[in-house]
Amino acid sequence: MLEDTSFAIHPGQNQAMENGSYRDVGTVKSIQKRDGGLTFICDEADIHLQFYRSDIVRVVMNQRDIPDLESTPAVVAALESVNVDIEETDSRVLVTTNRLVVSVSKQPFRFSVLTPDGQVIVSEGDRGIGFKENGEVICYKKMEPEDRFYGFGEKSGFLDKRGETYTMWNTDVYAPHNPETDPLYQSIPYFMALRNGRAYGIYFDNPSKTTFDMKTEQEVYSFKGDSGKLDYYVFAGEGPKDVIEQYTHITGRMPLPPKWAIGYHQSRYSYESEEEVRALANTFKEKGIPLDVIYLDIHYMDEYRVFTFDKDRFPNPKKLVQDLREEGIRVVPIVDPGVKKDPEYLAYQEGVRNDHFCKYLEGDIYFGDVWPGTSAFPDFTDERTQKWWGKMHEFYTDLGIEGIWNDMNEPAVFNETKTMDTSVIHKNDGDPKTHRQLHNLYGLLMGKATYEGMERNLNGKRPFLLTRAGFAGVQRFASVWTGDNRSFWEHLQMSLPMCMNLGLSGVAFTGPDVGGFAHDTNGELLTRWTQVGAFTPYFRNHSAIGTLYQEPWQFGEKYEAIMKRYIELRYEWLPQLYSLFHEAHTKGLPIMRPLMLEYPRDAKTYAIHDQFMIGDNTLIAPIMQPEVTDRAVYFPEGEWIDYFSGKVYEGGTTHLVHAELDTLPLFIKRGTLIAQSPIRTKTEQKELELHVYAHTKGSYNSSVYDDDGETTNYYSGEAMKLNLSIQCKDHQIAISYRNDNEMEWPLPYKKCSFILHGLVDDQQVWVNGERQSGVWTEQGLKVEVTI
Ligand code: MIG
Repeated sequence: MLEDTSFAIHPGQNQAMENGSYRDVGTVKSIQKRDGGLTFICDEADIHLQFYRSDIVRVVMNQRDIPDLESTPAVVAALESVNVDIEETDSRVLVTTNRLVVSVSKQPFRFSVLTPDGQVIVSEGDRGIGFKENGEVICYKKMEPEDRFYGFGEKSGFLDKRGETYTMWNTDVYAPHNPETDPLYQSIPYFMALRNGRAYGIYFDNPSKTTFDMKTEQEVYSFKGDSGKLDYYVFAGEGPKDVIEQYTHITGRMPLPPKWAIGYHQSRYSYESEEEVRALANTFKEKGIPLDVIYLDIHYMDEYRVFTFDKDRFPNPKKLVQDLREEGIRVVPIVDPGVKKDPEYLAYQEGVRNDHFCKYLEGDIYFGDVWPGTSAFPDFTDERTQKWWGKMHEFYTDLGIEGIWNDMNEPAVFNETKTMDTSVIHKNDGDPKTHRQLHNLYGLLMGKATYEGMERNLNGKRPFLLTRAGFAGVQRFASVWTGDNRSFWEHLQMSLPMCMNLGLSGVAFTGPDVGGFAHDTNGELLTRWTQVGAFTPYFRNHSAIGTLYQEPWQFGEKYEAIMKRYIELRYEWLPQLYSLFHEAHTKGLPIMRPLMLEYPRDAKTYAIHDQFMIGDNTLIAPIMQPEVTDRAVYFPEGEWIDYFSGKVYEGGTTHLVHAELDTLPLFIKRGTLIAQSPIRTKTEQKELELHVYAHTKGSYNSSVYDDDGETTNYYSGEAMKLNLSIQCKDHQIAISYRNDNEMEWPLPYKKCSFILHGLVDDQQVWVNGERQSGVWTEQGLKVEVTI
């Protein structure tokens, strides 16, 4: 990280850098079959290979012991029984599944993965797996000149991570967030590599401090862990979408959020009293700006004690929550992990009495200084403590609260190291480990405790959880915002690659603080940021204490009108977005996508960090500089229609696009469709419009998903899945649709309409085999159907 004096570049500095004195695992002495895999007994260590699925192989090395096959709580996949074919020669072992070939050379142990037809996916050269006496473990892999790297969770900087090194160690960073600030709040020790359009992924299942280095050497990259096992998974691809499916098969996928959680959210550190919150809700109502959530930041509590309200500022929280709920607004309070040391405070008493707090080996509770002053920290590595913490949330659910915001859960502590003493012990369900070994799990497990507790307390309603810290698998419990950004144009720019790489790392439900958290925003920046926010999966405006208030109306009517229009647009797009959330739930795919995910064979997309896609057919190229009204936009192959003007852009090249402050450059691929609702206000919508962008050739398939949007009944298939296909020809467009829901669910949309944009003069429209005449509207030909 940037140091603030020139001492940082003192001439002697590099001498301190260690050279790679790792011990190699050595030569394979014998091979044993066990636990659905093979153990290679080598000179210096043992390595176990496990086939999780025919396209996923796990490699585990523990230099001290026979590799134990315990996983972190990130891993949820069950081991499948995979048919493998083993072939052994003097120098090599080949293990073949129907999707990949693992080739192990024995002298010394080196590991490669190939496609069944012999294309190399990952391979090792002079160096493979090694370790140091101090417990560090490392793995080297070959890197080709054309390799690109993506993922790594929440990282600042551009989209392609080649040439960078990243450390995973959950850290509260208030400032700066610049392209070299690392690490931040989340640790996802996972990446995807793209080589000439073919992709593979590696997930390093180690919750201690890990480092990925794609910088130091030209032909080799490495990943290493500070302690613990070398335990990693190779995902064989072949496309980038396959890799995400494979990675999220191992670490899990997001549940469907309640619909209200994907509307517009308003926050501030802090709305400090009941009157202020009521006035805020009223202003939204008066101005007709749709709003689903108001957040309560730390000032709602009684001296920052979690599970309390300050009696003067919030005398009747139950009534407040109820009244706002009647206006269609939910209240989401912040919950930090630190429990104030106070012998007269219930949460502290219970935590001490029932042994829920993190302790030193010698038995003393660990205390750290956070907002409430001296505080104890629940040990979420113990299931018993998770249950207790979850049950404590009845305090909130009893008031009618359905969503929680977890902050400071790196855990952040106000001290030099910014976190808990690394020698503190975690009980870890009977397998105690130090905080050094498990640091990166704290946020994930707090999320698990909170989400599962809320789910139990809500009796069949879906909870919403927002978290700052997390680990691989965080998508199963929470939405992630990117922490304390600032009201800089640069931070609007940086939020795109950050969220896209989070999405490639299995975390689909993400977004930055719209408008910027610290520093003061302004009308233009907030307007441009709100336009982008309308299309990021998580959409919250949040700002820091002491900065200018930044609700949509704070900078005058001109800006307010534009922001209102874009917040409404968010609601019009909800059917499309919700269908994409469903895809994240079933396949792990991100909602907000880099262009390379859809066009992995188009090298021009590989580094695009200032444009993104929503699903597979919507392209967004926001303006992210002051007073700029024109920008270059790269369009991948095909033809692209300007959503607002209808202008057609030929793909495969770059065009200059004009966009005044009231316009977000937004394009739909010709020959595809999007699902919308004409209702611009709230998340409870009853009409469906399917907008078809007519073409003269090609075909397109998609599906629109819907369900009740608030209960867990979708687990048992109570949903609508409308499968759609369009065939475009010169003289004819044939649309077909079918509701393929597994179970009867009272459809909210009895009627729905197709709106055909850009029909060519004599094109006929057919729906499910019947010729349609439709009605002409301003937008195009409208055809009503019954689902
Ligand atoms: O040390 O709760 O990132 O969103 O408003 C600051 C106060 C603590 C940090 C979060 C921010 C939140 C703030 N919190």
